[in-house]
Order: sequence, then structure tokens, then C-alpha cells
Amino acid sequence: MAFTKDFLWGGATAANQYEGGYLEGGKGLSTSDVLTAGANDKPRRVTWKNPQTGETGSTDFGFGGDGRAVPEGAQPAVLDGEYYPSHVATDFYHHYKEDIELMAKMGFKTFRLSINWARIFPNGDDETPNEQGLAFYDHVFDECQKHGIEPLVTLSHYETPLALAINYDGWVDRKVIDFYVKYATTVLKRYQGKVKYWLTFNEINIMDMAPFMAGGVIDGTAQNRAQAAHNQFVASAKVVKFAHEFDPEMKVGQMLAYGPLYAYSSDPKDQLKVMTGMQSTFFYSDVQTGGHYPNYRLKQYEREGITLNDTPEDYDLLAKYSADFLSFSCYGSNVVTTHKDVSGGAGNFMSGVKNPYLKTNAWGWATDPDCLRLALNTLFDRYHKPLWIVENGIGWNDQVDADGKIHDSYRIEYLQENLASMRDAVTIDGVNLMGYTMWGCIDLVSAGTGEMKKRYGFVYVDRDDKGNGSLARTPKDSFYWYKKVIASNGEDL
Ligand code: BGP
Repeated sequence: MAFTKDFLWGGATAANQYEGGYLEGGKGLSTSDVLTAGANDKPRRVTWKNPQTGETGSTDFGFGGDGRAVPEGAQPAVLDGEYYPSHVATDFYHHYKEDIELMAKMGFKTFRLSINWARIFPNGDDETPNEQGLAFYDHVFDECQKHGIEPLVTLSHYETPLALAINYDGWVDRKVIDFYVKYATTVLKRYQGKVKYWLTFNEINIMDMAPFMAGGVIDGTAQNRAQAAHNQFVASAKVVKFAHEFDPEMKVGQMLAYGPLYAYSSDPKDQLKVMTGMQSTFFYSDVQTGGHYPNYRLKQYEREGITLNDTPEDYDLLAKYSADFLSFSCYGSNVVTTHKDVSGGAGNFMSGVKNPYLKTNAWGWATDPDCLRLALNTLFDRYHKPLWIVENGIGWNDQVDADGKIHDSYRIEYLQENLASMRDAVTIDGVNLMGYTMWGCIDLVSAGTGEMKKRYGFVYVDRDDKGNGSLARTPKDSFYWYKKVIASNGEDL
């Protein structure tokens, strides 16, 4: 048998893309609530208002870093007449019972969701938590318990209370460490006995690419991104420390965006490009899971004149309270080269050179049948800690057929290949793997583009890119396929 009998099969979601109810139950605004929808070739935008002049506008929310999320003097703001996908999303807030029941029907052992920080502390720095927000997640976890589903909870998934972005430049300010630790300890205590597995930050390494989304950072200079990442590392270590002292049953993991990089050619210069490219990912896991700052990053900071506002205790904490396990997202691989004459591939989050051996979806994301085995081996060899695949899947503009059903054979095919690769990592290579949660198990809004039509789910949700639709849920063909996979504990793909 490939997988242990307690292997955690399930699906993953995030409040900012799934929950909706953006002002209900006393929730405050979060950074994701000021992001409009984009499209394949147009990025999402941050809307803003200048409180002095009254001027309003929107700005590319800045993949690539080093830019400002909004112009000098302006503040991110919700504007009349704009469409914000997170405000309703696919309305888990009002559908959680139905959705968790659907998950139970597939046989889920685990369900990854995130708590929206602004639902608990509406401004981030409030004295006391919002009881209605706490009660909402109580209901959700009770529902999970009823169905024997173990929650895996991300404390911050691409959202920060908007007031922290405006008043502190988000994670750039060390004070935000304390606000976050207060929030984290509040929910760890409240949900003791209901939630055992926690993730501190979703895809922490996206700080390098999209600092507003990853940390509410408005002024995304390299200096600020480095400081914001440092502050998140320290905060994560403090949560690990608290959890271990509070309840040894609890496990706190890191969450990393991971995609293997391939060299386009055998030119050694291309191999070096792979090495440095991977270092920008490994830096985050070397610190949070490995417990120390790697020299390649320290040297880079020296060269770039970046200095951290840090204390010696920070480094003690990082070493002593590294993550208990390493979870990661992996959708496919990317190709890099130093050869200027090679043309680039498409892709919103991920881009690079087109790989002639692989198929891509409409967003240019390559399907790589071997990426999970490669990812699992690389990460296990480097850290020797338990791993958990918490995101994997394929975005597709699913259509409802004349028979009213969604025949997503392409998704089944993608998952068959990916799960086979994951199984090889366990059976052939002996990797220690805790679980697998497919991304966006019930259709939700895309993080990268804000589109609804970039769907990942086993369950179709009737909603379009403009916010029309009944929000009705319909199982796709892949729903029945995954049910069979779980029932056979991964034997029958
Ligand atoms: C990851 C994020 C998710 C998710 C996924 C798919 O980076 O953690 O939030 O959305 O990617 O990306 P997208 O929604 O852009 O297709």
C-alpha cells in the first residue's frame, strides 16, 4: 500500500477567494477587498483614493515588486462602480454547511481553509476580537467535526487587514508581528480541540513578487520586502513557540510556493540561472523550515545595501521554532534560460520559456506529470521534515454541457498524472508525506487574475466574471473520480 491509512486526502481554499460576506458579521476590510478582477492579459488592480485631493484611480497591483501599490499620498480604497471578486466570491460564508457536506460526500479527510484576519480583528490592531467572526469559524469547524474532517487552517492567505496596510505599510512595521501573534494566539486558543494543523502564511515567498498581496506592503521596495519577510519569519516562529507550549497536539507548518525550474539548455550558464532562481524560493524555506538565514541571501542583502531591523533574539527564535512540517503548492514546472533569442511563454503568476515537452492551459501554466515527485524529493532531502502538498490542480474554463453536467476529463487526466507522480515519491523514494489537498476544490476566484472562469474545482459554482449567477453547486465528473481515489486510498487513480 502506497499511503498510510491516515493519509490526509482533501481540498484547499482561501477566505479571500472563497468566503465572501466581506462586510458581514463585523468583518473589517482586508487588502484583497480592494483588488478588482483582471483578465488573462490584464492584471488585477488596486483601487485607491487620495484623501487630500479626493482623486481616485487604480494601479497594477505589482507583480515584480519594487513598485508602489498605490501612488504617493493615496490610500487603497473600495470605490463605487468597481467590481471586487472577493466581496461575494463563491459565498462560503452562506454555503459552508452545503459545501462541507459535499466534501464529506467525496470522502475528504481534511479541508484546508483560511481564517480571514479582518473577520477576527477588523482593523488588525484592535484591543479585543470580534466575537461574531470567531463564532462563524466555530460553526465551520463544528461542521467539519460532524463529518470527521480535519481542518488545516491558514492564518493569513493573501490578505491583511486593510487598516494595517494603510497605517503601518503592512508587514514592513515590526509592530505587525505583535498584532499577528495576538490574532494567532486568539484563534489557536479558541479552536483548541477543533483544529490541530495550522499554516502561518500562504506562499510566503510571494512577498518577493507581490508584496501588497502577500503582506499588505504598499511601498514594495527591495528593502521593505526583505523587512516584511523577516517580520513574517519572526511572527511564524513565535506562533510555533506558542503552539508547542500551549498544546503539543498542535502542528504548525510553513507554506511555500514551489515549482521546479528546468534549464532550457545544457549551457552551464542556464544551470546557474536555475540555481539562483531556486535560491529565491529556498531562501524562504531555509529560514522558516531550516531555521537559519542562508549565506547566499545575506550576501545578496550586502550587495544591495539592504539592512534588516532585527534583534539577536529573532535569530534564536528562528533556530528554535522552525516549522513542524513543510507544506507547499505545486502546479507545474518552469523553464529558464540566459539565451536571449529564446522566446518566452505565457503565464500570469508563472512565466518563463515554453517547454516543448509539456502541454499548457489557457493561462500558460504547464502541466508537468513529474513535478510532484521532483518537488517532494528535493524538499525532503533538504529539510528531512514531513511534507504536505496543500495546492495542486489545473485552472480551466469549464463549461456546463447540454446535459447540465460538467465533463472535466482534462482535470481528471491532470490529477491522474500528478497523483501517480506523488505516489512514486512515496513508494519509490520513501518521502514522508502527510497529505494532499487539491486547490480550489469547490470553484472559487483566481488569486492571480481575479477571474471566476479560471476554475479548479470538483464542484462547479454558478457565478461568472461579472458576479452574475445563482451560486448553485454542481458536482463535476472529477467529483466522482476523486471520491473513488480517496475510497481506495490512492490505489485506484
Ligand atoms: C496559489 C495561491 C492560491 C491560488 C492558486 C492558483 O498561488 O495560493 O490562492 O489561487 O495559486 O492561482 P490562480 O488563482 O492565480 O490560478
